[in-house]
Amino acid sequence: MLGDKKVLFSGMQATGNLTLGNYLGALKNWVSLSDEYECFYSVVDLHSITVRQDPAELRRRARALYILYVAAGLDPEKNCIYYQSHVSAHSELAWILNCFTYNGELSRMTQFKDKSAKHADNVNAGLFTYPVLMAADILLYQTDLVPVGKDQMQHLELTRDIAQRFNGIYGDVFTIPEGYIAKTGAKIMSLQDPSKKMSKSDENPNASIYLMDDADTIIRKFKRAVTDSEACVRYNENQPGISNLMEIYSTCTGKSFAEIEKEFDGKGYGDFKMAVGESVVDVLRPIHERIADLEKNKDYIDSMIKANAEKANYVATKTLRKVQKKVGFPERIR
Ligand code: ATP
Ligand code: LTN
Repeated sequence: MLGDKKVLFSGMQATGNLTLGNYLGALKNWVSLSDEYECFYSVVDLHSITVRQDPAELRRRARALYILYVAAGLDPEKNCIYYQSHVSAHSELAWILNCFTYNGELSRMTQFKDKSAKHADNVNAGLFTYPVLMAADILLYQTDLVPVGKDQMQHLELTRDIAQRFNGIYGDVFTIPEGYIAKTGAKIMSLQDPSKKMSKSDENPNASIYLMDDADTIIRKFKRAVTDSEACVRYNENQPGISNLMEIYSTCTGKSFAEIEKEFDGKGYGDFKMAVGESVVDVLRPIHERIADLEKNKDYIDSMIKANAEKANYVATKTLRKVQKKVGFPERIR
């Protein structure tokens, strides 16, 4: 708890171009939860360097992501939106938690296995201990709720294990966080291969809708989306392509699967794909407009970055000092 509200923490990496999956699976839910909770939303740039980055590009993307959070509807005056690298407590707590995490646990993480296969020339220690830094992010703010996509649940389980282990030794230091997965949009699949999740690192640009794609590109990608052979708009396991499009349409319009099936009863895939494309364009248009406005307002964004970094530092340092004391580091002389 912070004040009279429960605490929510989440973050996204500033790598690659964000996709519709990131928006529907994560950002959109953050916005819907932001009134109810005391929220911390981080641009997790420390996590980004587990994969080689061009420095200028990383800085540009991190700012673009910060602006996207705001444009998507997170008010930076009500939510603490900050860069992870501006709060050194993240790295400091991660070091301590590294000493409470087993190699065996980290070896089981599927993201580590996937990423080390993908970046075989750079399987660095940071990639391995990535989930410990994520645990530090969450635990520093005494977080109650962590909204994430399905793929991050394994990291959240590990966070809970680390927190429980630490609390078991030193008493109640950390709040044990709960994960939160939205009912729709939790796993948006690739438009070209519906057995894979839509990912910003997919090599085929037609597989993903990027949040900055223009209307024509979005419609074109949906027209080309892989569909199935039944030729009717029905949600079922044998039709992963159509089911994925229904998931997207449902999340963008708020319509249930039954309503969608009725709407497209007797109609072909072509009409349906067009409607899905238009629903996505409608969702993204206001975000594009707000981004254009915010980009003109450099001083406002800069002032939010500064004020929120101070707030995050204040809250995080409080937890860090408690932890340092518990593990036996000498007190600071003031
Ligand atoms: P990459 O594919 O390059 O590893 P990513 O697209 O998975 O990256 P992340 O930064 O790892 O992006 O994820 C940010 C958030 O978006 C996470 O909460 C994640 O669960 C969510 N997310 C990512 N892809 C999808 C998707 N296809 N469907 C739903 N949620 C997603
Ligand atoms: N690992 C997450 C990003 C992330 C995060 C977090 C999410 C880093 N720290 C803390 C929630 C809470 C990812 O790759 N999506």
